[in-house]
Parts: sequence; structure tokens; C-alpha cells
Amino acid sequence: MNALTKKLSTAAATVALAIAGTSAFAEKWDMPMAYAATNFHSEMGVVFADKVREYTGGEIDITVHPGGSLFKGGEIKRAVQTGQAPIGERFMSAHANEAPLLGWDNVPFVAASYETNEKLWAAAKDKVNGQLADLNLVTLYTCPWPGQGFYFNKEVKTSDDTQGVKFRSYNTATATFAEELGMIPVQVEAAELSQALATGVAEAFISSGSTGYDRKVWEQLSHYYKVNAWHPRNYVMVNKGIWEGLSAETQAAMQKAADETGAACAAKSAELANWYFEQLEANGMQVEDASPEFLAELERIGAKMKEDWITAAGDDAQAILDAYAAN
Ligand code: PCA
Repeated sequence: MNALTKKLSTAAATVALAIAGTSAFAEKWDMPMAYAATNFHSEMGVVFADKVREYTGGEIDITVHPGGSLFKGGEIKRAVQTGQAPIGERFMSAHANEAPLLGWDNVPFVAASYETNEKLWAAAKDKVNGQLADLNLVTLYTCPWPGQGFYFNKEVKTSDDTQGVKFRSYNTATATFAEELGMIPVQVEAAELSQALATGVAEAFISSGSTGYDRKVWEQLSHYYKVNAWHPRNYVMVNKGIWEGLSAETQAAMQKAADETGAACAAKSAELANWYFEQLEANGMQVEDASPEFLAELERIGAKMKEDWITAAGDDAQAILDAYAAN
């Protein structure tokens, strides 16, 4: 089956389900995911699919397509919104250019640990899910990446060393961050990161140890600076119309699978965070804390980005930060 026929057959299955409005027959769902098959997010996607099969008694049969193989990362949300794929996974803050509130987990230094990130999600959840519902999406679970830090091909002590560096960004906030450091941002999906580094399209980026490990970036890069600026989340979403066509029983079974998988995925992320750094080091990279001077610069930029986010996302953003601060 080529990609087009695959998409068409998924669309046909989706339409059939929407028309039937019932859960009386086994339904095959393709689930596009953006990251490497061996990445924990993708492995947890498979765990989720297995649980859904089990808890729905085989009624919903999800096939995971990792690595942007069915739809590229940047296409997944639209595919699910339009029902071309009934379910999919995407990096939430990638949508912040369209809906600024969805950048809630990408505000530097607001929630720099797993624990505080969980608290921030608790404060943000209802508003974020409401925003996604407006985009015709129902969130089933979210899962944090390890903390974000900087990769370079040289030692970097302050922004004097970052001027003119070609920087791979993964959303508008990281592009802004790069510009504030005098770098030149270019947006590249994780699936294309190794190629971007190998061809010189990018020579630095911000991410977790996880993506550096997946993409073997030690082949081009030498330094990783831990910053833990934020823990951005992926989320698994379902087309709202398709979700509403499921019986309450099927919805509950899927939500149970999602709740269990979301918790397991967050625990896995925390468990692997340091292991990834060890792998970067074992492959010759220097993994260090950012210098106090560089960190102070990043914190200054972060404070400005927080204000920009509140301006862009409005009262809801302020309400999320207030609720977070109150807990
Ligand atoms: N890895 C993803 C998003 C955040 C992360 O840690 C990436 O770099 O695309």
C-alpha cells in the first residue's frame, strides 16, 4: 500500500465509523507519530495501542506509525483534525503559532522539573483541552520530554559564542530564543535533524538528551549544556467527531488505557533523562551545566518570552500561571 492509498483507506474507515456512529464492529485505526520508533514516546504509543485493544475487547485496533512515516510531524495535527487519521501524536507547543495557549509548556524556567511540570499541567489542562476541542481535537494523554538544553559544535560560555550560529528550532518559541542569542533559526523536524546537521543546514539546537541520542548527534556536535529550561509535552489526540461517535463504554476503555499510558510515559521519561546524558558522553560529547553567565543570559531572555506568551495567549495564560503559583 503506498502512502496515498493508506491515507485514503484510513479516511474511508474513518467515514465508515462516523456514519455507523456505533462501536459494534472492530475498527482499524492508523496512529501517526513523529519520533523514532525506539524513542520512549513511540514505544509508549505501542503500549497504549495494546491496552486499547485489550480494554475495548478488540473493538479498536490501533497500528502505530512512528518516525513521521505515515504523516510527517508537521502534518499530523491537520490529518487528525480532518479525520484523515482518527488518532495521532504531536508535539503540543508546535501549535503555539496558531493557538498561543498551546505554548504553555514552552515558557522558559517556569517549571523546570518533572514535578513542577506536572503541577503546571494540572493548572493548564482544562484550558488547553478546551483550546484543542476548538480545533476539533480530544486529548487522550500527554507525556513530557526530559528537560531542554543546548547542543553546539564548540564550547559556548556566553552569547558571544552563539552569534551567527545556524540553529535548528522546533517551534516559534525556540526560534525566538535563538534570535535573542544572535543565532539564525531554521525549523526542522526531529526526524530530519541528522540530515540537517550533516548538511550544515543547522549546527546547534535545543532539545533533550533523548533527541540527541536518537539522532546520534555526536557525529557532528561536541557539547551539550544542561539548562532544563522546560519539559515540553507530546500529546495523543483523537478527531473530536470520531471520538463522539464512540459509545461511552468504548470512550471509558480508551481513556483508561490513556491514563495508564500517560503516567507510565512520564515515569519512563524521568527514568531515562540521565541515561541519555550518559550515552551522549559515552559517544564522546561533553555534557555540562551551562555556565552561570550563559544561564543568566538565558534567564533574562526567558523572562521576556514569558511576558510575550502572556501577551499572545491573554487572560487564560495569566490564569494558568496564577493557578500554578497558588499550588
Ligand atoms: N525532543 C523533540 C522535542 C523536544 C525534545 O526533547 C525535538 O527535539 O524535536
